[in-house]
Amino acid sequence: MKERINRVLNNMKEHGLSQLIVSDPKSIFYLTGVNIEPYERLLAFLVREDGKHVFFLNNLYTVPKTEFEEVWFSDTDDSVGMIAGHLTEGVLGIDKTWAARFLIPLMEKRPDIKMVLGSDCVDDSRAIKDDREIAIMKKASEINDTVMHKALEFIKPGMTEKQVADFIDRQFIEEGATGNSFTTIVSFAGQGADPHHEPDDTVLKEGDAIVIDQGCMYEGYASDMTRSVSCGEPSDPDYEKVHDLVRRANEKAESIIKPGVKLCDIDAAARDLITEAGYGEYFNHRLGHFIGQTDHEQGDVSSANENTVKPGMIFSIEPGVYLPGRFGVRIEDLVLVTEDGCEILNHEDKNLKKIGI
Ligand SMILES: [Mn+2]
Repeated sequence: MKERINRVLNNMKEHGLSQLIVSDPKSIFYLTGVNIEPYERLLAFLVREDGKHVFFLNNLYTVPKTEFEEVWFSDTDDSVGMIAGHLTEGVLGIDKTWAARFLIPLMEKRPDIKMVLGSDCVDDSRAIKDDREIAIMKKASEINDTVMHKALEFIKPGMTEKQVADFIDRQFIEEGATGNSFTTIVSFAGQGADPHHEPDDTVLKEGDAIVIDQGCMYEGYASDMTRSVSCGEPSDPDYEKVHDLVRRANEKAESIIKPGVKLCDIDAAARDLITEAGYGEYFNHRLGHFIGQTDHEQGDVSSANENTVKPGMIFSIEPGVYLPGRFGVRIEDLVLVTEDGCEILNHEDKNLKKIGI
């Protein structure tokens, strides 16, 4: 935790901040080890350049004694006023998700302080995983691989999308995960053309394309992967060609990942291949997103992100082609950036599988 706070302090220095209010519960867990979901109540951790960090806690929470100064308040106390009393004049960094019902009263109480967005100081640190986080996330992806493999063996014609999604969700618990990192996506045939389709009662037929996008939570961290398969021989004459294209785009992007490469160039590696094959307009989302304590974290692999890749980053590589009314293909892995390349965290075969028959 000390190492993490030091990284945040360094980032604050670069942003010219001497004080920062951290309010995102995941960021607070990241920096303090204290895991609280405050719902509508105030929860804040004030990071100060002099090292005198302050934890603001509602006394209904059960929290083991921390190493920080703790300020406890009740539901009827003026908690924002208590924070106001711990700030120094000048500039204060604010978390991007801090509710206006806290921020605006604080601005009124301390007109001498300029409030600026400061959450990058923590988010940039969260984007680079430490050894403990890497070990947990590898395990989360290992469970995801196992469950994907089981699902592909389980699927048979006549099943509904919901049945398959329920099976996947149960297997996560069976394999030691605590739950899903997002709602499992199972799409048959034309439904796969909607990248975020929610499973319904559509029944699988022989020849249908299938998209499965799934992820679990393990020790507070998320996994996320997608595989596209066919139920027996694909009925659409273009399916195999498109599947092959998307797999090559996925592998092409993964092959160039190493420290120093720009995230936009990784996006382009996959996108150019798909565009050259004439399917560019059917790949309508960014190539990937960062992931950690939540499935989507700050940072993405897109044409707009010129930041370079650094060791310890974990993000998804998920090209897709979506043909309305026909089918969708998406192939997604999580990758961990290493000192000289990347490690792919998912191992389930990406070649076209013809299953269920
Ligand atoms: Mn994803």
